[in-house]
Amino acid sequence: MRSFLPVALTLLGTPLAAQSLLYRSPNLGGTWTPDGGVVQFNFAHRFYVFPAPSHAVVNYPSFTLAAGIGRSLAVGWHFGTHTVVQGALSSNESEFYGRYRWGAAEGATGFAVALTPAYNAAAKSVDGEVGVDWTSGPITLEGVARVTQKPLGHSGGAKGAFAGGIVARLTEYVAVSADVGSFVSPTTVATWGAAISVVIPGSPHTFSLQTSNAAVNTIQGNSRGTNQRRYGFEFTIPLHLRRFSPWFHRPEHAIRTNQPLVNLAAAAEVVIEGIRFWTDTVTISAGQAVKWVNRDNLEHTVTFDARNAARLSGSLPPKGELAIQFDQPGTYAYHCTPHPTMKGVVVVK
Ligand SMILES: [Cu+2]
Repeated sequence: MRSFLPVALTLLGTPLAAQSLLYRSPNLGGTWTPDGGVVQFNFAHRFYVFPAPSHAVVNYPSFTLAAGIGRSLAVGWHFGTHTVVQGALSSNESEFYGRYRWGAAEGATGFAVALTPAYNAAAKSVDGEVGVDWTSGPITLEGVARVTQKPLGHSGGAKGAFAGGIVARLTEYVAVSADVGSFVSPTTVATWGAAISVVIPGSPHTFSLQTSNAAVNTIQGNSRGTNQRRYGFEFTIPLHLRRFSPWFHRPEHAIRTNQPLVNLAAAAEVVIEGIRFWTDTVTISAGQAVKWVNRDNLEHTVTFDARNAARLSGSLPPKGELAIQFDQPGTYAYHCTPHPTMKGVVVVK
C-alpha cells in the first residue's frame, strides 16, 4: 500500500542516546525515563576485596531494566544480588517501580522532578522516592527524599531517607560525580559514592568507574551504607524497539538504508547546531526529500507530531545525517524528542 507511506532513509542509523551517566551520580537513581519505545538496560557491578590474609572478593552485580511509555512515564525493575541483611528472605533484592517525570529533558537546562513509587519484593515493602535535579551548563545537582515502609534489616517500621549528589561534566564526554545519603536514623550507616563517567564516542552508551559503600540500585539499597569500600562500574544500554520493527512489519512500510543518498537529491536541507533546527519551515514538492545535517556532538531526532506521520520519524547520531522523502502533500510539524524546544515544519505541496 503506497497511500501515505513515504520512504524514510536513515544514514548511519543508531539508537537514541538515552539514559546517560553524565547526568547522575552512582547512588542516585536519577529522574530519567526512557523515551517511548525505548528499553533501557543498565548494568552495574561492584565488588569488595577482604583484607589480608583472605583477599576474598565478593561481587555485587545489579541491573536496571526500564521501558518508556509515551512521554515522561516509565516502568522498571531494579535487581541486586548479595543483599546480606538480617531479616532478608533471599540474598537477592528485586524492586518494581514506576516513574513519572516533569520538567526539562535529561541533559537540558532547568529543573526536573520525578516521582518513583516502588515495591521491594525482598522486603515486602512499599517504597517511594521524589527526586529533583537541576542542570545548568556542566553542572547537575540532585536531591532525593525517600520513604520505605519496611526497610530490610530494621524492625522499627517505616523510615525516611535523604540523599544529594553533584555531577560536573568536564567535557562533552567525561564527567565526575559524587553523592551522600542516609536513612533518618542514628543507627544506620550513611552512603557515599563517587564516579568518573564517560560517553563511549559514536555510541549511545555511557560507562562509569565507581567507588561506594552501597551495593544495590533499589531505593532501599541506595540508602543503606555498609562498612565496606566497594569498587565497580556501570554500563548503560538503550535499546530502540524501532530497530526491530522489520521483524514485525512488511518492509515496504519504511525502507531504511545505511547507504549514502546518491540518487535522492534533497530539495531542502536543515542544519542542526547548538541544539536548534536552523530552518523553521521548509517547503518541498511531493516526492522530494528533506535532509537534516547534525553538526552537534549530541544525538537528535526528527520526530513528527502527527500520529499518522510517526513512521517517518528518525534519529541523527552525533555529526550524522537523515534524509526523509515525502510522497504525500501536507504540513508535517516535528520536534526533537530529547530537546522538545527544538521544533520545525515540513510543508509538502
Ligand atoms: Cu535534539
